[in-house]
Amino acid sequence: MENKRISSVQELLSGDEAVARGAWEAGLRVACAYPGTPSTEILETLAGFKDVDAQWSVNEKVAFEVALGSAIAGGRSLYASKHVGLNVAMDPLMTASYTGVNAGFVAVVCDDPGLASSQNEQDTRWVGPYAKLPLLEPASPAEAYLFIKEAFAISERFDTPVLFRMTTRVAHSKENVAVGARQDIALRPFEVNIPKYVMVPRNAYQKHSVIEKRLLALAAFSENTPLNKIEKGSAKLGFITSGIPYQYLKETYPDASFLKLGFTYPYCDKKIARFAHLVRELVVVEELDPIIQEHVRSLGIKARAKHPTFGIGELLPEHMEQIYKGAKKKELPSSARKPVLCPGCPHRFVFSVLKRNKAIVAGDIGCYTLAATPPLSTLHTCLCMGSSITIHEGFRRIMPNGKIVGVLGDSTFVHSGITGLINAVYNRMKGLIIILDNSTTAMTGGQNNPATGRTIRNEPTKQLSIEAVCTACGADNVDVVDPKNLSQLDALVKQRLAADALSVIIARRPCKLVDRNRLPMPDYDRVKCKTCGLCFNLDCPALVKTEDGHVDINAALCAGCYLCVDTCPADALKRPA
Ligand SMILES: Cc1ncc(C[n+]2csc(CCOP(=O)(O)OP(=O)(O)O)c2C)c(N)n1
Repeated sequence: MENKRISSVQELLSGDEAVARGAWEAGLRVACAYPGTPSTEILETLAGFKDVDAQWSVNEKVAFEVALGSAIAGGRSLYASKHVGLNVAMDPLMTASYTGVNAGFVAVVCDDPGLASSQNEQDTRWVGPYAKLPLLEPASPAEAYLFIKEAFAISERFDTPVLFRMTTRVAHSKENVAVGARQDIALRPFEVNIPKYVMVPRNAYQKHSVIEKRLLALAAFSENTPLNKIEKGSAKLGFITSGIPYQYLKETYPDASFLKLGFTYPYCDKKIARFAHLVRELVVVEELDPIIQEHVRSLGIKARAKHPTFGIGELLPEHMEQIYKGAKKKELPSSARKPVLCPGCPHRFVFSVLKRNKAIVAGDIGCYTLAATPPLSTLHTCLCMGSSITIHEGFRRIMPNGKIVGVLGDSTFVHSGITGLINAVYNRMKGLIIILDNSTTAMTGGQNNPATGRTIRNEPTKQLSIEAVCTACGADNVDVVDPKNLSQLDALVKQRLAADALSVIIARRPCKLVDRNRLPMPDYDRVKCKTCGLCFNLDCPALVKTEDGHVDINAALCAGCYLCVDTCPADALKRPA
């Protein structure tokens, strides 16, 4: 591995921070990402290194292409996203496999087994064989730090993008890592090479056979690299594993033998066969899909594997024994707290109006997706980023007179909402789109985006005008309103829903985590209260229902937004005197 130097400086790093640190030490020049849990902190950390050109890109496809362009131009580059982000970048990824790189290029992708914060539960390891790319899989922050350096070396040695797969537990757990200094890696010269970089059919056909040869060379590398290591223990029991389950197995079966895959694809078939001979009982344990398991079986090697019920959700230490015994997963009742919009969240105003108007809401991905949970229950579809405007269009094609509203946030609009708006205009669609502009990317922790006018380092940049974009796309009506002005918003929504036009309402009010100004909590008149419960439908965490149906306001949580005041028909909740 590169940089074997033993360092005396230890830093407590998360897996994400370790990737950033290791990449910086490996001479990283350019890093691009769109935020997404659990990968966000990689770029946030890299932005702290002044010799890395770091950016929040507008979406993952853009991030991938900018970073790849920098690698082809000669500087080591990195792309980072969550698993679903890679879907957005799949188009450039599949052909980047053909062009190869010049300087090292690593795509770090963080999966989210257990869906802590995602719309699905994908296993990115499939992308290795699909895109014919090498795939590395660290099992801890310290490994992430070491492996990322190795990933850049592999990328340059084999002229290939490298996939670097992490999971939430690796990305977010912390470990002491012995860190070192930044390597001085010179830029590689860019040489014009049209057959290599211009993927027209003729050139791509030639490159396809280059890639098949590259896969064979990578498979030979996989046999010898210490990233795939055999740890000899008892001859009775051996595990083939990768990623975080390795840690859990070591705790549960410390005497067993292990084949721990860190260079998961292409597979090290000979090493797998050798390991199988070493042990009497062979068990494959991996998180999510049975990828290693199916490959081991395809080699004609008998191995036990987890019951399919363990293919759903995150593996936990207590699952190891159950998996070993071939048992079914015992589903435990969820103790997770219901996620809810923050007190004072500006999105709540908009959804209270949409609920009142009995709209069908084609939603999107952001904090506002929480409006789907009862009692608000005012978001009726959520598929992937940018899909609100397009699903809205699909609904309207079947229900032309329905009260359909597409709702998305500022960051999501820039990510992939704009194309849907252009499509609606071009295809003569009418309807209503509401853009919830809270001046941040709140869901992932408050990152800047083009509409905030600030870069990843919080430097001022040209601010994208969402209203100018909507007008330029051809929307018939573009209004900017403060959602706190409920009656104005309600009247406008009614008017636009009735209009034969394509309308956009931009509901602009900063996220409560950006504008932390708090006003005093409302006054509550217990006598006037009719216990109708309308205020509780707002799903505000600051409003607690007493046993007799009255309101108990939690002063520590209340942000003083007074939406409950405007909702109360009995005048029991009032702005403080
Ligand atoms: C393809 C993809 N990339 C990234 C994410 C992670 N993610 C979920 S919502 C979101 C952005 C939300 O920002 P915005 O639309 O402005 O809404 P807010 O949360 O501020 O209300 C991001 C980055 C994702 N789910 N899918």
